[in-house]
Amino acid sequence: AQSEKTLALIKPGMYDHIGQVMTEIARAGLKIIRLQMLVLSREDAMEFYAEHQGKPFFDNLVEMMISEPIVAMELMGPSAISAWRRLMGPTEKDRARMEAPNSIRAKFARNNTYNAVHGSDSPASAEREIAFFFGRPGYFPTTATFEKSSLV
Ligand code: DAT
Ligand code: MG
Repeated sequence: AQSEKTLALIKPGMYDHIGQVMTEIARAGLKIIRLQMLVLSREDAMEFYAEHQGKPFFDNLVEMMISEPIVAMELMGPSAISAWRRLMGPTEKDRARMEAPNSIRAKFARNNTYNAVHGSDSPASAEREIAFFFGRPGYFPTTATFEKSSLV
């Protein structure tokens, strides 16, 4: 399989499980080549998920994404895009538990909004999403703070 890069996010609500997710990434043969903890602004969350604008879950999705610090990681390895999507499991919590009980979402999704992790879904989105987080000099202005979180 060809070496590839992808963008992984550990989403809000996952603070206690950051280490386990990183361990699963390593065990799957993927390398974390860049990593940053940050808080997204509302504008950035809306831009990151622009393809979902207008959908009924969009507002909840944006509020979830800015509710706590997230961990952004650039992953590299053989078929990294599909390998990381396989580790994540299906988008919806119930499907993840039924179809991929060992997946990260099966283990950690609280519901269909707080669903633990994100992964790029194609080479084009991987390129866009890696550039979004790691391609802008001087990005990452925001110190991690948990004061907006409803989970702590
Ligand atoms: P994925 O995150 O698996 O790529 P997606 O791109 O279709 O899934 O959707 C992006 C996020 O939007 C998803 O992680 C959680 C939220 N979402 C998707 N479908 C949803 C739904 N039916 N109800 C609530 N949130 C949803
Ligand atoms: Mg997606």
